[in-house]
Amino acid sequence: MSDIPIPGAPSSQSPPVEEPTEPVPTPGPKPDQSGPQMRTPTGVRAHEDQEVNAQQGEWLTTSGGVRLRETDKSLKAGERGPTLLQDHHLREKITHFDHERIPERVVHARGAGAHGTFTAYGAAESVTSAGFLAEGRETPVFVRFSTVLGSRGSADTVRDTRGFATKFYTEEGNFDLVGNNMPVFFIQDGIKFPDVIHAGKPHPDREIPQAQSAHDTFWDFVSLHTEAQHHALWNMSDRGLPRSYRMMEGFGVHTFRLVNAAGETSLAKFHWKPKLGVHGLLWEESQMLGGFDPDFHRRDLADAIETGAYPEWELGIQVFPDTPEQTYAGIDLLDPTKLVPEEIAPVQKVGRLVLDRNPSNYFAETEQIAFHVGNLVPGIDVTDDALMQARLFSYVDTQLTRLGGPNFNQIPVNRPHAPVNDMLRDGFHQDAVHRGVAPYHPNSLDAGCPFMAGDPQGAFVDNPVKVPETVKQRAQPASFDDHFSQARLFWLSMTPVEKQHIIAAYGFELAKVYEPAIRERQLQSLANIDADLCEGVAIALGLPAPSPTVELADPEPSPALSMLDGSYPPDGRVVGIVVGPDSASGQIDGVREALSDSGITPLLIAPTGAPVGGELAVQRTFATARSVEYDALVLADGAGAVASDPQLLLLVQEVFRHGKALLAWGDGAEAVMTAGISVPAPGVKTDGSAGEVAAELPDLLTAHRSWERLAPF
Ligand code: HDD
Repeated sequence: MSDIPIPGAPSSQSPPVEEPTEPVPTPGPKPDQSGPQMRTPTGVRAHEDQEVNAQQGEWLTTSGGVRLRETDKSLKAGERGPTLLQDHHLREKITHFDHERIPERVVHARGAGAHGTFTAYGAAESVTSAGFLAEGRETPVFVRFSTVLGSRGSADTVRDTRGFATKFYTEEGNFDLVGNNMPVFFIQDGIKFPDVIHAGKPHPDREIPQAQSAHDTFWDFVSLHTEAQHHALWNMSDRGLPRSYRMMEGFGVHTFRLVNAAGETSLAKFHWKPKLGVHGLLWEESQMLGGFDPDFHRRDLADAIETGAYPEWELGIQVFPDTPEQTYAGIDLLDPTKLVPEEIAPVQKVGRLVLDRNPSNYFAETEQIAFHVGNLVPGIDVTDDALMQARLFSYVDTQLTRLGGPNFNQIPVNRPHAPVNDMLRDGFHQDAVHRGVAPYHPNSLDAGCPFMAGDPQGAFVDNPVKVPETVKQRAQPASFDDHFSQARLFWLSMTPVEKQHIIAAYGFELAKVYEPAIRERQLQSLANIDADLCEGVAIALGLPAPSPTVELADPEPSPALSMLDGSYPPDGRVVGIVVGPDSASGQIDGVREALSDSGITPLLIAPTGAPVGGELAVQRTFATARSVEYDALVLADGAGAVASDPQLLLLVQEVFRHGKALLAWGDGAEAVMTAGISVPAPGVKTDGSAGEVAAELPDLLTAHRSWERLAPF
C-alpha cells in the first residue's frame, strides 16, 4: 500500500466499493498507476513519438544501443571465412529480419490509410449523446481503405468490395466505424462469414485466382446462397471498381442504436458521402492498372494528400424510430442484405472528415491498426443484427493471431486519446509498466483505484433494451427470405450505361466459370432480378435465358443508388499534358498553373526526361506514361512534332476509348488526327488556345467521362 497521499481518492480504510458504483468526483490517476498512454502519447502524437523512440542519436547501434563500426561484413576467420557463430551483430540482424512479417489480415489484407480530423456539425445531438458528434467538436481519426479478397501484395483495382474503416480517437474512448463502400452484405448471419470468404478466396488446390471473384467457387456459393445476390450485383456494378478511394461512398451497413442525453433511443444507419462524388473505373482500365500500376489507389491517396488535395467526406445518418418491429417502410432494419432508399429516409449530414496526413510508416500505422466493431462510445450502441453480433466477437479474436497477443491496443496507432486505466495485465508485448498491487476489483490495497464511473463521468451505458420472451433457436425471420426485391430495386435504379457495365461484368465473370451448372444456376438468379439483365448475360454466355421463379414487383427506383447522379468538383483529378521537344515552356507553365488553381494535378509527359524548354521538369516519359493514370489528356502545341510516335498514339486512343476529356492546342491536334479520332466528338476539343484549354477542362472533369462516347466493355 503506497504512502503517497492521493487528492480526492478514498483512503485505505474506505469500505470496498459497491456495485454498481455511485457516481463520485473523478479522482485523478494515482501517480504510480500511469497507464501506457502516459508513457507514450497516442494517435497524432504517436508518430513524432515513434521517431524519437525508434531513431535516437546519429550512430548505427545494435537493438541494445551499442554503437557499431561495421555492418556490411560478417565476422569471419580471416578474409575468406568461415563466418563465426559469435558474430552477435550478424545474428541479431538476420534473426530480426527473419521475423519481420506478421500474418496478413484474413480478409481486407490489402489496404491504404491516412490520418485526418472529423469535425461535427452538431446535427446529431438530438439523437445521440456521443461527445464527438457535439457541435464543433474536432476528433482525430485514422482511416484504412482496403480490398477484401486479395493478399497484401495484390492489385488495388480488382473487382471487389472496398473496406472503409474509421477509428475516431474521441475524448470518450475509441469509436470504430468499420464499414464498406457498399451498403449491403453477402450474408445475414455472421456464422456464414467463413463460408462466403472461403468461396471468394483463391481455390485451395492451386491458390488461384488472386483477388478475383471471377471463378467457380465464388459463383458456386453465390448462386446456391441467393441472399448474396444483392451484394454480388453491387460488386458487378461500377461500385466494384472505384476510380479512387477518395471517390467512394462509405456505409456502416448495419443498423445501430443511438441513445441521446435523455436516454431516448433511435435506430440509425451511417453513410460517408465523398466531396468528389462517386466514380468508377472502366473494367478495361482496371485490368490494365493491375499490370501498369497495381498500387494505383494507394498511390492516388498518398499523392492527393501530399499535394494538398485533401480527401473529404461528410458523415450522414438515416434515423428511424426504435420500434419493437425494428422495420422501416416494410424493410427489416436487422437484415444487412437490405438498404433503406435515401428517398424515403434522407441522409442527414452530421459532420465532415478531412484526411490530411499520410502515415510515416506503413507497417507501424496502416498494418498494425486494429479495428473492432465493439469499440463503441456512450450514445452509440449495437443492435441484434446477427451479422453485427458475430463481428463483435471476431475483430478482437483475429488480432490475437495477427498482432501476436492481447496487448494490441498499446500499439501507438491503436492507443485511445482518452485516458486508459484498465486492469488488463501482462501478456505478450506488454509495453506498460503498471504500478500498484491490486489489478482487481474491488480492492482496498490500491485505495480502490481505478473507480467505476457513472453518468456524470460519461460511463458507457448498456442500453436496457427489452428482450422479447422467446426460445433459443437457430432461425431467422421470414422477411429475410426475400433475396431479390432489393437487387431488383438496385438494377432498376441504374442508368443505361451502368446497366450495360453490369451485364458486361456478369458476362466476364461467368465466362470464367468452368462448371456449366454454376453458370446456369446464376442465370436463374438473374432471371429473378430482371429479365433484361438475365437476357443480356445469357447472350454473352451463349445460353438460353431462363424464366423467373419468383414474382417480380416493380419498386420505385432510387436515383441515389446511381453513380451518375450529379456533377462534382474536379479537385484532385490527374491530367496528363503531352509536350514535344520544342513546346514553349511559358505556355505550358500557364496551363499547369491554371489547372493547379482548380485543384487539378497536372503531370508533364514528354518523349524523354529532358526538361521542357530547359526548365520545366518532366514527370512522365512516353515509356512510363499510360492513359489509365489520367482523368484527361492535354496535347500542347509542339506535341505535333512527335504525333506519329506509337506510344503517344496508344495514349491518345486509350484516353478516347475510355471516354476521357481530350484537349489540344496548336499542333497538338495533329496527334488526335493521327490517332484516327474524328472531331467534333463529345469531350474532345482541338481548336482552342492554351488559355481556353485550361478554362474548359475543369468543367469537362465534373462529369467524370463523356458517357455518350463510351463503347461497351
Ligand atoms: Fe469484417 C476486417 C468490414 C463482416 C470479420 N471487415 C474488416 C475490415 C473491414 C471490414 C473494412 C478491415 C479493417 C481494417 O482495415 O483493418 N466486415 C466489414 C463489413 C462487414 C463485415 C462492412 C459486414 C457488414 N467481418 C464481417 C463478419 C466477420 C468479419 C461477419 C466475422 C464474423 N473482418 C473480420 C475479421 C477482420 C475483418 C476477420 C480481418 C482483419 C480484422 O478483422 O481486423 O475479423
